[in-house]
Amino acid sequence: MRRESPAPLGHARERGATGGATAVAHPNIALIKYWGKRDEQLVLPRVDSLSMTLDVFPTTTRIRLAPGAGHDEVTLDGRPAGGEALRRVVAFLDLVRERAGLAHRAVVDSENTVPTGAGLASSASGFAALALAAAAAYGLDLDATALSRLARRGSGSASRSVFGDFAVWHAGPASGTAAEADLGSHAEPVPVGDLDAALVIAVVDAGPKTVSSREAMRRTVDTSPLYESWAVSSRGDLTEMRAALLAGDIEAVGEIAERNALGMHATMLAARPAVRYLSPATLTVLDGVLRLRRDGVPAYATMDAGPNVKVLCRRTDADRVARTVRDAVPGGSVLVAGPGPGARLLHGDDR
Ligand code: 2P0
Repeated sequence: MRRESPAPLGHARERGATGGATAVAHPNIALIKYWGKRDEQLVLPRVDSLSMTLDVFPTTTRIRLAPGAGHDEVTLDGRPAGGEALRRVVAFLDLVRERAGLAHRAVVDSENTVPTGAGLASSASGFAALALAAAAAYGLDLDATALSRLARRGSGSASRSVFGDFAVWHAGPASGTAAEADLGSHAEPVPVGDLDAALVIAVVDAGPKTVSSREAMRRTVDTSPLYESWAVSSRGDLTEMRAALLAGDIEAVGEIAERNALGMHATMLAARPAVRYLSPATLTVLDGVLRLRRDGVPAYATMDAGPNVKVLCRRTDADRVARTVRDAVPGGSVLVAGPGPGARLLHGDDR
């Protein structure tokens, strides 16, 4: 039986003495997007972003230190990891080892329930869970802010999945030393009024994407003439979004989220060569969202580095929105998500 851990963080040093830990984290969907880095090594973004952590698609990651082993052993969804996925996990563990002053290699086993690579942010839940599990196993005593900073180094969006509900990820100071920038770039919870939000997720294509978001954002920053103007307008969007969330104004939250996402995709379409994640099925869902609005249902779309659509609406409208979306893409799968929990360690029977 699963039970909630009342204290998700802290006491990591004592647990680390056991040399193993298991953590669970959920994906998040950005309402104000992270798109573009100013430092690839430190994973420092060019803009602040803001997201809702979901209550679906958790990633569970187990890590066990393997003293004497010559290399890390990483299993993702039951299969040995290789290539870029393995390289990223090992680089992340190297960072944790350096901080912990402990050279032991590790055995990592991670289970995603989100379709990997489908633009549904499996790297966010993945690196948030890995950061928490690895910090505990190697004995790093981190509070939630420090954990968010660490998760960021694995994948930018993972910094936000450390927290539940709504979180803002600060880009951090644009000037100053690297250490100051690193310190300032972490997520934190965002106060929200009476919003009662749901995200209706339309998976129109669960296959892997053709261009990684990492490569796509690099290309956009380097070549898109629209990038800077989107980045500037995104700052205004964030300010307005915070006010709309606090007021519990679902229409305003949705309008701002939708324009921010469409603007991000516009920057990609103008990149050279263009990056186009939106498919005909995406546009069919967007037409359905427009019809809902015309019928008086507040529903607003956001899309990430893939063709899938997440429709923000009131929870009380979620069934109707889900029906419309299902009718729009008969081959797709649709589910309703709500705000979910932050990353937490599992203990004993939970594992
Ligand atoms: C977001 N995305 O804010 C944006 C919107 C995709 C579109 O965060 O290079 O996997 O590992 O820091 O976090 C996807 O980017 O990229 C992402 P890296 P990440 O959710």
